[in-house]
Amino acid sequence: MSRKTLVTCGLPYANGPAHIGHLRTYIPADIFVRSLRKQGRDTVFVCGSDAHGTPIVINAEELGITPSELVEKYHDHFDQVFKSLDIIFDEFGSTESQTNHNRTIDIVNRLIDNDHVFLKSIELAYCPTCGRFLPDRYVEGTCPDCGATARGDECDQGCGKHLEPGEILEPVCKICRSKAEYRVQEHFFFRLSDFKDFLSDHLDKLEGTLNARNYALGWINNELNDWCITRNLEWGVRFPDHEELVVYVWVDAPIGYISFTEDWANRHGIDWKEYWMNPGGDTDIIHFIGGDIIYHHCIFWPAMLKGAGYTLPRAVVASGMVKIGDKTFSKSRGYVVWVNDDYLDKGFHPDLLRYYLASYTSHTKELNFSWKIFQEKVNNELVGTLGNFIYRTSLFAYKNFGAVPDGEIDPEVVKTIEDAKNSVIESFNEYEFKKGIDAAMSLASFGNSYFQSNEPWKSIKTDAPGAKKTIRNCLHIVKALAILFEPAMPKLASEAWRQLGMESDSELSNTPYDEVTVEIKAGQTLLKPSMLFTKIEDSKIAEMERSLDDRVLMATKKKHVSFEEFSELDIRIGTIVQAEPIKKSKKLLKLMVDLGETKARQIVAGIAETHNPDDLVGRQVAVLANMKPAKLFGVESRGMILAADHDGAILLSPERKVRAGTCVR
Ligand code: B3M
Ligand code: ZN
Repeated sequence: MSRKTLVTCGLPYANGPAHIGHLRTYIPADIFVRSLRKQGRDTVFVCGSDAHGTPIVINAEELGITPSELVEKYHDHFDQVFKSLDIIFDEFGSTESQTNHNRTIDIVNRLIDNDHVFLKSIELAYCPTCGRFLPDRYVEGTCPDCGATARGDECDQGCGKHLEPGEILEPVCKICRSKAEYRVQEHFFFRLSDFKDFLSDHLDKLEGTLNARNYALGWINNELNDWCITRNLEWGVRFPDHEELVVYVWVDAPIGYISFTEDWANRHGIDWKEYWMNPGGDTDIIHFIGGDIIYHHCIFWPAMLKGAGYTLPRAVVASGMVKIGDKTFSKSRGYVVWVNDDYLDKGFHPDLLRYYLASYTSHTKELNFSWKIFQEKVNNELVGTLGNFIYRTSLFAYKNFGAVPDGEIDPEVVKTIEDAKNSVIESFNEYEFKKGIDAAMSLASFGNSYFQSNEPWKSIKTDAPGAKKTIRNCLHIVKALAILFEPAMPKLASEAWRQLGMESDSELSNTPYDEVTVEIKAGQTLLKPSMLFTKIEDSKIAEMERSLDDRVLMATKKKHVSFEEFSELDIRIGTIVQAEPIKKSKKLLKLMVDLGETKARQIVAGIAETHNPDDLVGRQVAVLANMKPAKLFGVESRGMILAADHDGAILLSPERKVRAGTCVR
């Protein structure tokens, strides 16, 4: 019996629309699955929505809907987008399903039974204004390791470290922006430190892309902190016997891989345990993920599986990040390309995007998406090389013969096809998608030279059998191209297949790679060919670029304010009369500022890293005097010092000295 393969894709949060950053993982995974099936390998492909976690709760709250309504909306959205792009999962589930709740509880109970879970008192961020604990994305602050601005559960803009509850410094409530305080509470922890030796062994053997393994090995050489696996939230999978707690989203999310397999297997009368509760069995589990979630898949996840006695993954394949027009991908700054609005709805063919994303660069490298490059790739490679060969061959054959002519297949053609096939298979099996597609493309280039050098348009008049032979060979190459390109461009390859009159024999997606060596049948009726690929016009690309520019502009533009609205700001010149550091804070200074009132105002300013307190006394600065009072590090602040924001604060001062309290208009 040959081995079975289970391929999974990182679960999209059901929290917003699909953008092409998402596709960087899903398209190559789909190509990989199609390629395995073409090798006759028994393969299952699962994915689903990640329904839990604080961003979903916060977003739903802001929209005035329930988390479950939000999740349902985006679940359907992703399902549609994936289908439109021919990314076909055997199961597209949701981590909110009953199966996933049950599976999560089973695994957590096993971890508890095996003594990998313990209770510990920790200090957690709590917002006194909102009156609640602030799990994960409810809190923002400073990364204790690198000092960058961080979210509660990860240093997303700095060193990328996963942050445990209570680790973030200077926490601020994301909902009301008040300074949070730390309060003690009991939470459950997973003893990750138990797994250090296991993990180092596991990572040694782990297959997939090297970036995943190396990144994770780097982490286990540091100390492995025990992992807090519960949160104070309503939405999620309840922790067994604790009504007030749910498990952390990164516990139940990867368990989705298991529960989706269960649902798929149960529908087909297959035993899911063969896949997941069969360590040492005949199943290979392969995870395709984004390069930003390696830690979760190479450290937390295998430790959890091991601790609960489930099957471990064989490989983790991590994709590089996506840039948009050479700018770091950012939804808030407008550097984003939405799959529906900006691509499919504009009438572009899904296969062109599949081709771009899989063939632009190697899977682990950073991928730059630009409309200009998109146009170049389509026009030069797909239209100029592949499309050109297929169309000139099919048109010539259809016009002159109407069917596949007879003639011997050249040994050189046989050999070139065989080499291309081997290279495609080998590259895809090694997650080298660009290399595999390039190998298929070089077969098309070969086809073009073969056609060109044999000059069938001449020989048809002088040597009819010679022309027939050339064209049969070319059609045989087209057939091989359809098979080799099917994983990357399933729709267009199938259309080529259909035009060759192959469809009556078999569907292209079920056609194994080995079929490339079967000679195309002489006499087979050809269909009237149409061009598979057409040039993308400059004007269309200009339109797409304009709409991206507009979005970036919109994202940075603030709304207009009336003079009345501006007048509500009480901006005055103040004289700093006293300045001192605030204990435990790197960033803040406590200032006393004379604003022409009976008493100097106490104002906390984030200028400690750029200014020495002693140099400030006597200086005049611009102050927003009617800023809502707030407490920062327990110190009351009644006003805000204005500064230019450029690599730290640059204070604004009047041109010459004025009376303290002078109004700024
Ligand atoms: N939902 C999305 C991400 O962080 C997250 C993946 C879960 S995979 C189990 O990329
Ligand atoms: Zn708050």
